[in-house]
Amino acid sequence: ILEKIIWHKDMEVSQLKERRPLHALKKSLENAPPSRDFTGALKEANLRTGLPGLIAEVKKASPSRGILREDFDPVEIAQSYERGGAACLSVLTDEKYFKGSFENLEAIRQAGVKCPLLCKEFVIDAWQIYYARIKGADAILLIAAVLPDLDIRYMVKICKMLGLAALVEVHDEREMDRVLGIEGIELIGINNRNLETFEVDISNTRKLLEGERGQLIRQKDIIVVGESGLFTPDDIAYVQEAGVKAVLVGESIVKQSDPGKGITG
Ligand code: IGP
Repeated sequence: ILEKIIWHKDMEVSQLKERRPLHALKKSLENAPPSRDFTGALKEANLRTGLPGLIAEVKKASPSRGILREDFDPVEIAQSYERGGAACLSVLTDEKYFKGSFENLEAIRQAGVKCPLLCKEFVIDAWQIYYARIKGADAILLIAAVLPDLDIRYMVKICKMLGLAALVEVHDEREMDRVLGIEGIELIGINNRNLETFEVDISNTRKLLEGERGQLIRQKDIIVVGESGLFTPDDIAYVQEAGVKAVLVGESIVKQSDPGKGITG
């Protein structure tokens, strides 16, 4: 599936680029809203509550679960999460596989939601980072499984230049070691879902934070985000114990009739 997604994304991005070349995007940057401190909001929530800072995900569907919510209203869900105490939001923008859109991201930003926003996209080209920034993103996901080290390095620099946080996502030890070798990484996400097989195992977070890797992460002052498959307070406590300072939660809260209440409930 990952290969299929990337294949499709490649075509999608080249079409979008024809309509809005990079030089045009760079011009629009002048009118983009100021970016907000995504990493800072997670740290602040963690210090204030003693719990991992919550990134609540606005997601209509996924390839593994199908449609999560028929009556999906992105702005309403985002506002509900904010009222429920989320530190940050993650907004799916991939249309084909997750039924998201950049319009959703833009609409949430324009509705005055104050939580910093992560653009949840399969980024394969720096052009997408500029585009996300213009649409109101405060942070960008970079998936190590689809990006060579050199691209991650380069894209992290572009994020910094644009005032965006980069959340670099890993799934296994090999990816974690690659990412730990890159300078300037502030946020690492450990995905408990294997994007090839869809298998979810939250002990993955613990496994990747054990021993020397965990030590290095603490030394470098990197914030780790536990991602996917988190449903209960016990799950959150488990990944917190493993060392995460933030969590990314989608399915379990987006499905609630009142998503914001799902956070505290
Ligand atoms: C949320 P969940 O199991 O709580 O719905 O997972 C989030 O971690 C998941 O949507 C995700 C994702 C991704 C989606 C993590 N990494 C990369 C698309 C692309």
